[in-house]
Amino acid sequence: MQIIKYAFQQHGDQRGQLIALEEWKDIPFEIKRIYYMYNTKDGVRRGLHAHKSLKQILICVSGKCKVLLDNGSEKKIVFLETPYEGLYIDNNIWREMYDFSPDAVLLVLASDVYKEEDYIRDYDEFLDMIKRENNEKNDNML
Ligand code: T46
Repeated sequence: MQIIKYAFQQHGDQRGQLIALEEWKDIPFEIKRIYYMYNTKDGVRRGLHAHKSLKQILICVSGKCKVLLDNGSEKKIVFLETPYEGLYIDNNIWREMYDFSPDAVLLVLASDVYKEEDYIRDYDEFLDMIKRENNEKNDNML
């Protein structure tokens, strides 16, 4: 599984740093929603789901956390610990965010508005969906 991390341009000067993000230019989709999580309690694991079509960029704008990505056959752990890096998460990827530092603020840019029907919250259902999609791809190649 390829991990896609964006290194955003920093507009730094003697006053400090500033990052500006524009859809289609810095972010590979139209940004329809922004949300962020903070004050995450010690030992908490968030996420634990996949999305059928949503694409997102995760930026730890303060503090740090880890993200487990799982495409159904491979798992990778990504460290988010700088405000100038963004982790791209495609659809059909199971994600879990954990080990949040007390000062962590995880900002998320999303390609669509909130739709509960886009979530797959059951891991076995996620694996079934991946199998189905792979079978469809193989059938189309025949
Ligand atoms: C994801 C990871 C990275 C809303 O009302 N609107 C929203 O846009 C969102 C994201 C959440 N909510 C409500 C739904 C729940 O009652 O906020 C509550 C907490 O959401 P959730 O448990 O889904 O949060 P996480 O941290 O498990 O997952 C979130 C996103 O939901 C998800 O899309 O990929 O962050």
